[in-house]
Amino acid sequence: MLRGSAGAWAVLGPLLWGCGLSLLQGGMLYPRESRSRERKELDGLWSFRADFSDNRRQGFEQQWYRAPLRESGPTLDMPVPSSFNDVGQDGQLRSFVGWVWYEREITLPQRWTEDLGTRVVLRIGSAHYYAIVWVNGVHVLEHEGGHLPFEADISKLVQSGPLSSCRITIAINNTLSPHTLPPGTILYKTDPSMYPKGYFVQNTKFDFFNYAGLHRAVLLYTTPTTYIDDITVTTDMDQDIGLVNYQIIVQGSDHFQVDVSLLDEEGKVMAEGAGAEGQLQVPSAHLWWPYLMHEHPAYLYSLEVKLTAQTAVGPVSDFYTLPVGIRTVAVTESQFLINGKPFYFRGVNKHEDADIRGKGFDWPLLVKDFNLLRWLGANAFRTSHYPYAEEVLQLCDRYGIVVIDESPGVGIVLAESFSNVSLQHHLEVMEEMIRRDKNHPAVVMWSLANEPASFLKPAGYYFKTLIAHTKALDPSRPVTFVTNTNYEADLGAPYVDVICVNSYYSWYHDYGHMEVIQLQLATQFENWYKAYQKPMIQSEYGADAIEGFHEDPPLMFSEEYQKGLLQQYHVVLDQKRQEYVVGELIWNFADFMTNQSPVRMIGNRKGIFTRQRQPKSAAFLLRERYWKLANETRIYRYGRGQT
Ligand code: BDP
Repeated sequence: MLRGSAGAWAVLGPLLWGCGLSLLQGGMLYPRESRSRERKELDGLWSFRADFSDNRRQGFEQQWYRAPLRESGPTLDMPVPSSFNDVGQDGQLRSFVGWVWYEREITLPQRWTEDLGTRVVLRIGSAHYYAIVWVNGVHVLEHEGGHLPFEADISKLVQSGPLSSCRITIAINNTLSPHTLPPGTILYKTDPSMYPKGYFVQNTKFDFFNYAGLHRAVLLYTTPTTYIDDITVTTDMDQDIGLVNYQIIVQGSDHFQVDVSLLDEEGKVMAEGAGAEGQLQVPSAHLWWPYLMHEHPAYLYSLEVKLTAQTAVGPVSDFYTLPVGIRTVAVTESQFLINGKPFYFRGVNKHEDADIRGKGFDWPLLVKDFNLLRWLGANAFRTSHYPYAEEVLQLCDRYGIVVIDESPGVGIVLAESFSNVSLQHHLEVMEEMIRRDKNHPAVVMWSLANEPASFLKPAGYYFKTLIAHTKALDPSRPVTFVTNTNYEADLGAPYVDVICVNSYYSWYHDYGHMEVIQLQLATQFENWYKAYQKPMIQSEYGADAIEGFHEDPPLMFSEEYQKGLLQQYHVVLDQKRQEYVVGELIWNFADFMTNQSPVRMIGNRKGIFTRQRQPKSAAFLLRERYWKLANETRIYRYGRGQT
């Protein structure tokens, strides 16, 4: 949620539910260069200081933002993007809870500071969890939520005098409360015989390390002062004609003209239109198909938008190009349809997680992960348990990897976290998430939460409201949340389009007894289907395996046990996918870091790849399975040598 000058909508929120995306001020188009737009990335080393003072507020009391950070005390070099936790040698910084301060001084191109027809925007891809931003000591914005971008127009600040440099200060607090997403609690330990004065710990109810910092790109970009603020595209098919509906929001002037053209992959214009809203028709359209479902998956058109306006400083043009995939998504009682054909999710759950950088965005890691996904023959993943970087979704669009896009609603288990305060924030997060991700053809479903205590009384109202709001914001995609509640007790399930269930048979109970899996899993599916007649996804299943541990007959934590457990699940999945099961997502793609605990051996080891992305035996098993499934569901034959 954006706070500060642009945050007035938060007050209006409840009154406006169901009125589309109008509650948020401004769009959140991915910053792309164009003939009218430049971008300057601020990746690299920032000055950094954690506020270790007892109340963690020394930075505010001494106003560290007013002068260069080095003037108020010692600073560290901190890479951006990265989590701050694992780059140093200081154990206290690794587990730090409270405010940390980042600062970067930059020189701006002369035109940006002198040309009053240029709008300069500061955009922060992700700051976990609460962020306050100053430019040259002036407060510009605040934002709550660690996984979605926020931005501020800083033109006035950088164009107000002879300054060509600009100092950006960002204070970030990683403290989680029962009303944040994800929720958490601070526990004060007050027994003086056991803990020093003021001792506290952060508790969370989710199973991954609460990495913090500037996790994604911080950048500056420009637009003209009259500019394309937002674009919304939805697509449909009429026989073989592709329909591209578009809506464009312009800011800065009421007198403008918008022209759009849709180009195919060869750059040929396939359709043109004028006006801020309309429909383009593409005869014999190439559809956007998932990976391995079609000989040319992931076909992307380009929507070129041109804005021209008359302004006080003369005529202005703005250009923005959006990739567009033409595809439809629908759900029946027992199927998930993409372009009218049954789609089976064969994939993984992931985390944004790696050695040293934590949750920091990293291109080599991302490309490696996509190479592994395609090697596996996977066609889908869930962004467990929060929205991933925009670049991740862009690659999904390009490769045809289908996405269940999940909000940071993980660990909602306290009654307090179902209160109206929490619900209001969750509604706002869905708005930010849909505003950012609505145009990705790869995103086929919204997931609102993971394993909430959906048996608690307020959960019914909570999910009914949240799902209605999400559907009002985006009527084009199904909505779900991922449950591990018993089918009879789940108060949110009546409102979802697809039932997504996590289960860990012969792992968290009946340890070591793989022989019970088939019975328990079949019962799980049958009970849910009888109750709801909705398509189902096995949204998590898995077992920890330490790479290189071998035991035959299989014992828990060995590679053989992980493999054996998956095989038992597959027997039942193969039966039920003939009926109403529409997908299986392994937990997890790769090992990942968690809090320290006696049941976690340097993190969660349920990855089929290690944290360094090397395969365990289960990866080869899944690879064989996914390619076999791919061959069964392919709707067009591949040419020789392509499989
Ligand atoms: C599931 C959670 C996931 C955990 C997994 C596990 O959704 O976040 O990491 O269990 O325990 O319940 O491995």
